[in-house]
Amino acid sequence: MKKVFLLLTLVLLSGCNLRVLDPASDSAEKITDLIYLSFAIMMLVLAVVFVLFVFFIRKYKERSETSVYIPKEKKENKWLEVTWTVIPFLLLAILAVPTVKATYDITSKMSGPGQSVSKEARIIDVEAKQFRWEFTYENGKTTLNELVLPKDQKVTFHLTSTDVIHSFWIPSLAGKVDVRPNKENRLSFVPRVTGDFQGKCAEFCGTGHANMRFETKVVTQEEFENWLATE
Ligand SMILES: [Cu+2]
Repeated sequence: MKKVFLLLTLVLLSGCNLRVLDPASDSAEKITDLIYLSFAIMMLVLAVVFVLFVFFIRKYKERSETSVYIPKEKKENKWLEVTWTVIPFLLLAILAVPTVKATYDITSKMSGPGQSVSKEARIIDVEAKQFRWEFTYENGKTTLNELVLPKDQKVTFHLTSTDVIHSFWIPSLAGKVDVRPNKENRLSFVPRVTGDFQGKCAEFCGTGHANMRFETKVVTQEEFENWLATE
């Protein structure tokens, strides 16, 4: 029964277009790199623990000549203690430095309303509402649950909500960023790949939360200008 459930879950998830490890923007690349780095460190620790585990099981296995053997009691081993203190410290440092750097890089793009936004960025106002997303472009064009972005050009979102707290998330591109009533949050990134990406609300906001999704199309800059100019 458990296996059937697992298979069904896998089948259902395989239809899901919310991929985090498939970055298509500068911000998403940074987050993906961090995930891979922490995964690599985890695997390294796991490998060392398993090798030691097998080694000690073999070394201290009961044999006929050791069945009554009781090892001598040792009070302390300074070098062992130094080793198992220093190694985790180093691993955490290796993880912490790029994490803090990436966090600063990404969050500096989520500047508050008072701070200036670079001139070249395309500005898109995002209004979240139970249970839909409305996008307004510089020329006043609005779309519902459909976002179109130019490739290789910086986009800056001004995010607000008209009711409860939502969260803006396009797993392949960026997020999650809270979308709050009465307070504007900002998010910028540069899409690097053309294609369709799914976005959704990542903060439980009511009965229709699961359906609060939107399609994101990244197109070439020329296609974007043409699209923007049409009604
Ligand atoms: Cu929501």
